[in-house]
Amino acid sequence: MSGGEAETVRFEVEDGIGVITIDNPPVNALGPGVREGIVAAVDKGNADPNVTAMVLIGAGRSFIAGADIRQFGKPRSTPARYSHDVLDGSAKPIVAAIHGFALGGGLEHALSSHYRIAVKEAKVGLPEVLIGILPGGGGTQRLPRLIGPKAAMDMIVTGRHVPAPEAKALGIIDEIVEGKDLKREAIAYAKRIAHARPLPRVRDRADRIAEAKADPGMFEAMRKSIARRARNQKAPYHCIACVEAAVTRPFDEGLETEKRLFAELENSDEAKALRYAFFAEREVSKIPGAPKDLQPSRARTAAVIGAGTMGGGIAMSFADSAIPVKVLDATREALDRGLARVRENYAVSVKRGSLSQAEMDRRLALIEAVDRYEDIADCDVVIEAVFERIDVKKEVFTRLDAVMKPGALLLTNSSAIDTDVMANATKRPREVAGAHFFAPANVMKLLEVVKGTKTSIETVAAAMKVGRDIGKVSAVAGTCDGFAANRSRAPFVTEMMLMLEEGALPERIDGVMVDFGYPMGPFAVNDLSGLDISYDTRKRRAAADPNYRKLHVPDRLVEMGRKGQKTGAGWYRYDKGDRTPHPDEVVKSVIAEVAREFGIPQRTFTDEEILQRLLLASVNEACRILEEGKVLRASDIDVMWLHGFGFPRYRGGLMFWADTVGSRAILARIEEWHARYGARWKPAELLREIAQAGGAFREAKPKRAL
Ligand code: 3H9
Repeated sequence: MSGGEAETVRFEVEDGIGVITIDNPPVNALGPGVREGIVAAVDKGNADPNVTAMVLIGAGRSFIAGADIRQFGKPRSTPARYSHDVLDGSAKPIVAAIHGFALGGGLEHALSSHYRIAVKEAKVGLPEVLIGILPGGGGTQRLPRLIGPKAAMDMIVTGRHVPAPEAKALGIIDEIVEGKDLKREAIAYAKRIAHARPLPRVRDRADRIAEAKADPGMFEAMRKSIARRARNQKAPYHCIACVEAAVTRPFDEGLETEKRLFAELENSDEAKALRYAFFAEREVSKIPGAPKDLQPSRARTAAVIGAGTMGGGIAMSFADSAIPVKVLDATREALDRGLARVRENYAVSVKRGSLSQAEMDRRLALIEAVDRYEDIADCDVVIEAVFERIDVKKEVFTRLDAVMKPGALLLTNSSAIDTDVMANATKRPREVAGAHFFAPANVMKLLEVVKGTKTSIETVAAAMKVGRDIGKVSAVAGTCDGFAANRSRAPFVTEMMLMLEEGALPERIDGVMVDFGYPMGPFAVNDLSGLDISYDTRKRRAAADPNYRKLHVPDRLVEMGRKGQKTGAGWYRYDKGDRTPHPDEVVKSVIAEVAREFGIPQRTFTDEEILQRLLLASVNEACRILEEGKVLRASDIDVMWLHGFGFPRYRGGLMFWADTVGSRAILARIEEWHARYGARWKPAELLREIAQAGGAFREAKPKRAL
């Protein structure tokens, strides 16, 4: 075949069936030439008298993963004929044969085909909303006609991937293919339906649309149900509007609505941020300089040292991913307590209905309590999660070194101690790295892999692979105080405390951050994790550094016994058995008392100032982290903020957000605060450079190798 289609779309006739194969690695995205290739292939099949029906299939690991996301925001020419119209207008039947993923434009091409079959491992979905747009190839009009508006709206608004058996039950898939050879099965299916007429075209279906007539409130109810989650975003609402058009307007008018709303979203701020986040998450797993053939294998067995909250959460992460895990602690009591907590956590999920009892039992059976180091010797990976004391950690690593099989991966979950300390306690420092989880470890997606001075690239890659295998997003950081994630967030925490002293209340600051898009304000989060945790760290720092700026307000609250939700009071007051935070006069008076005592002038804040005080402090620190080469790339910091701290995804991440403010404006602000507040606001050298060059934070390169 000619043109671009020669590379990405093939057409062959087998046994009287025209087989159209999309071959655009790695995931058969609808990149340049693919749609044109499909159109030409369908024409060819219709023109060939030997062809009675056609099959649309993907080469490699997937059917079609959707439109090529890299092309969004760039100028595109309008095609003379749309591939969807050509598919469903074909005079000969077309069977979409799905394996791997049929997502977005991929599923839309399947919906435009006359029949859909799939292997049972396949997944289908319209995930466009997750990148801030909507299905723009007729998906919002065809899916409701095929499976009813309610189920369609659920899929389109959540963007979830639906497994083939569920897709069959919903009516998306006509048949699940049992055999191994999908192409052969598809050809056989095509031969069976080759002469059936009329051709079933989804656009002509009206039966399922009637459903909405019986439930006219469904669209309003959906809007209400997503109001909190979707605040500040347009795409989820536009998705609903399109499905509404599918039930109230004729097909072609619905398509016009879809086209118009798609155009509104394509270059919106949220779409740009979400596209950026998509690619940043893929970049983060790449290790520059790693040998091409470096492909660590999946850990088959794991061990966790320390059955505390963190250790238990880490063990759950392994069990949740079906990897057997042994848990070791110094005493039987500590082990029993730890495993009881794990059991309780699972039981809560069962009670909430998010986990079945059978699944809970299966996971618990994968977690084994052991008493001796010898019992874990043959595990592929071990994660140390004992308390943050250098002598204890060193002792653990000396013992691990003595028993663990050669090649075992030795990881430490320390968040405060230099990874090198643990590595140097062994004779195999190349095989030691940090694996810094975020609490609760079984829930938070971020895994910060910390490369010590001697850690080998193979060990870094293997640790990241462990992260992937347990469903985490792994990002690499260099060893330094706080590593990259917590270190970049620490100034945010300092500023939120110091703003209190100047007259901003916790509920005000929380309100600003929730409006910005965080699921919870930082003070409410602190109440959840416990005020006492950072209290101890602050005491240690104050003892070590005479210039340390004390944070009087939280210190006093902890000293009053207000440690957060667990004590019924912290930054807020809580009624028994209820997690709703209530602003508290006591906190207000502690703040006023500190301000009076230290003679701190009181002032009013704008929302913008609150937001910038918190985030710009962190942007400045992130620049220092890049200067010191403690991350591989600026966008990794964004991934850390998205998955470690609940930063709103539709704002891209800390550095992406900073670029929306602009580097020059940020430097001016930071210089102003440097003059007002002193050394802690000293602009980072890299920040100055970026601002002087009018550059972007998200593209800033580290100044040194990790
Ligand atoms: C759409 O379809 C709009 C239409 O309604 C209408 C338009 C008018 N484009 O994730 P992986 C790359 S919107 C470009 O590591 P996995 C990815 O960057 C689209 N590139 O693999 C990576 O590249 P690299 C709706 C894409 O096995 C490589 O492929 N569809 C695309 O873990 C491997 O990806 C979606 O939103 C793409 N569409 O997961 C689906 N997809 O190696 C987006 C992947 O250079 N994709 N790449 O880093 C996914 O969710 C996952 O990639 C998928 C595979 C589940 C398919």
